[in-house]
Amino acid sequence: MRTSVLALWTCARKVRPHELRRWRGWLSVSLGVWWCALALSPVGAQVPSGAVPSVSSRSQGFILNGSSTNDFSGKSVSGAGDVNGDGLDDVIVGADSASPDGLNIAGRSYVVFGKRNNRPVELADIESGTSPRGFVINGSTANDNSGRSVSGAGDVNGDGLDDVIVGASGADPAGRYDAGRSYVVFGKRNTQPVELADIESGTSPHGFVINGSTANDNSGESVSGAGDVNGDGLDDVIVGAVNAFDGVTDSLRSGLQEHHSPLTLAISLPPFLTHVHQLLYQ
Ligand SMILES: [Ca+2]
Ligand SMILES: [Ca+2]
Ligand SMILES: [Ca+2]
Ligand SMILES: [Ca+2]
Repeated sequence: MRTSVLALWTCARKVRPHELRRWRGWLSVSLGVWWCALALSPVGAQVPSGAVPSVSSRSQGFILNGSSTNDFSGKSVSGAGDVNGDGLDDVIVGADSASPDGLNIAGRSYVVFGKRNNRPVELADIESGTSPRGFVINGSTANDNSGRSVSGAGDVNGDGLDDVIVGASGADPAGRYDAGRSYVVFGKRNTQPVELADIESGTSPHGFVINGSTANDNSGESVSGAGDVNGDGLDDVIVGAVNAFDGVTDSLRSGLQEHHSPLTLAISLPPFLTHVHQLLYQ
């Protein structure tokens, strides 16, 4: 209120009707009116001259701050659907160079729950499992690069909560170098961290793993939800293996990479893997 009164008083000083007798007076009045309009506008009244508006003053969104140096959080991002079932859609953020538990570049992903306020979210708080804002998905093994790709997956297991998929294109399943892995992580309401190592073992109730086929395939370089591909009522997912090839030469493989992934998998799972459709590049 005090700011508005000050702005009105300043405007009155700048606009001088007696100057209208000369053309320079008209120019002065025009500039004065423009200055007043800027000063009394919502943005002009709140932001000091020369200052850059903060994110929170420009929009109703919020920022997600990365946890540690060289994590590269935000290298991949996606909508995630309503993972915790609170009626608000959530997001997933990949940090494929993070090193959980000292595992160099095993990678992390973060599911951040939707919210209505614009307060910043610290991903470091989510890692601890104590923040109510979401949960972390920790990579399994050094150099896996989990979180290289992330996506919402729809409701893959049919429990009413949306699920997510995380790609780890540097993983070495059964010693197959860089064959890659992808993980479907089921939606849940709590904020306890998810360990991808537990999901790999097949004993975790929190999801399932999709192991790459052949060394150097880099499956999981891209992942996405696919909707209900086979019409069984369960949402399916798709995984790209950007460096896979079917007996073709290296030069042809390079050509294929420029267009699209030569090997993809479409999968339906209730609650364990029941259908796998392998679509080889033609
Ligand atoms: Ca939600
Ligand atoms: Ca689900
Ligand atoms: Ca590897
Ligand atoms: Ca399906």
